[in-house]
Order: sequence, then C-alpha cells, then structure tokens
Amino acid sequence: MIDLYALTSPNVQKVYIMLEECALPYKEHFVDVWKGDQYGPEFSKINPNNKIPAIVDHDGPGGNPYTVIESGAILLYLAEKTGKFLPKDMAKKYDVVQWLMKNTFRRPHHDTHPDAPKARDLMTMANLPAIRAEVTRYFGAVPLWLTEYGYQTNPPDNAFGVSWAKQAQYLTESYAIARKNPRIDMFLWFLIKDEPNIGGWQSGLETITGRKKPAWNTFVSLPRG
Ligand SMILES: N[C@@H](CCC(=O)N[C@@H](CS)C(=O)NCC(=O)O)C(=O)O
Repeated sequence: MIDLYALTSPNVQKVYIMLEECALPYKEHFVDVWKGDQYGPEFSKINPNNKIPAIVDHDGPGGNPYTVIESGAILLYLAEKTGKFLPKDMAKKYDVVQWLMKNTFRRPHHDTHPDAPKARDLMTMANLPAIRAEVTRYFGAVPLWLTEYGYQTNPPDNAFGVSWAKQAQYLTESYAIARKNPRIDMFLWFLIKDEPNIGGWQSGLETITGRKKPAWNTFVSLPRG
C-alpha cells in the first residue's frame, strides 16, 4: 500500500494519474497547504522541504517502507517499481527523464485570469498561444490538456479570490480562448463544488451547501462540440 500526501494542485495530479495508470492501491492523506499543514511535525518528518506531493511506499525497495518527495522523482520511482512508462534502453529512458525534468521546472502560473500579464514564462490563459507554440516546437502537434483551471471565489482567499460574477466572466473568456487554440482536448475545471475542508480554496461552481454560483449557468451553457 502507498500513502499519498496530497491536495488538488497539478504537481499532485501527476501522481494521482500515475498511480491510477499503474493500477497501484493507495491511500490519500490531505495536507491543507492553505492552512499550513505542510509545516506540521507529522508531515515535516515525511517531507522536510514541506511540500506536497509525497508518498510513503510501505512495500518499497527490499520490502521496507520508502518515502519519496518531489513529483518528478515520484513518477520515476513508480515507473521503475511497476516497469511502466520508463524504457530500459538507456537513450530512450533519458528521452523520458530529460523532458520530465524540463517540465517539472517550468515556471507555474501565478495569476490565471484572462487579462494576466503575458510574461514569456508564465502559464496563463493569456499566454496560451505562446505555451502552445513552445510545446509544438518540442513535441510536435500533440494534444494539450489544461488542468487546475478555475477561479477562486471568496471566502476567504484574499490573494486569488474573485467575485462570483468575475468567476463566471473569466470562465466564459477563458473557454473562448481555449476554443480558439487548436489541440486543446481536455480542460479540467478545478472543483465542481466548494470543498468543505479546505478553507482557502474555493473555485467550485456550487457552494458547499449546493447553491449554484453564476458560473454554474455559464458552464452549462458553454458551446459544445
Ligand atoms: N518541486 C515540487 C513542488 C511541489 C509544490 O510546489 N507543492 C505545492 C503544492 S503544488 C506545495 O506543497 N506548496 C506549499 C508550500 O510551498 O508551502 C514538486 O514537483 O513536487
């Protein structure tokens, strides 16, 4: 059994996808980084760098428990453990490793709304054509997935929070940007319903009591097909 220390962000999603693809049984432990749980004594022992994701494999090398931190290292560990996704041939193996390293260190988004600055290395909806061009240059015309998509609504996220009306507006605008960009074949909204246990992270289309925000109606009326 593998213990997975996680919440909802893309670094964590990579590990969820890998565990599912490898059909490995795992148990989730949520570390609420918005509340500072990553600095608690229990999690600090697992990752002294105080970040998720982290895993503890209770059937690690030699049958002993083994802890792995860093999303890229976790993917490599699970690949090696299961014999999946990592070719044995050295050149092919390092084709995988080098691009994994490169992508792990891509600077992430900070401000995702459609009017966000177009700084070259920021991942924002406003920067999507540049990101698409970069990916095309590296890998050719591959399909693209946009993840961790959603706009935080209050309360109590003062840093990233927007009003319900703005959330609906940004959903419309961002979806229009995504549709104008070829090869976007997956667009993952962050939360459908606000999360009762996560104080500062509320990008749901519904509140925790099931009240529909304006973005819900926007979502259901988005053009399909
Ligand atoms: N290089 C690390 C980055 C992990 C990371 O930034 N985790 C975030 C959530 S996505 C976190 O734990 N943030 C809490 C903090 O930095 O205090 C990896 O790829 O695993």
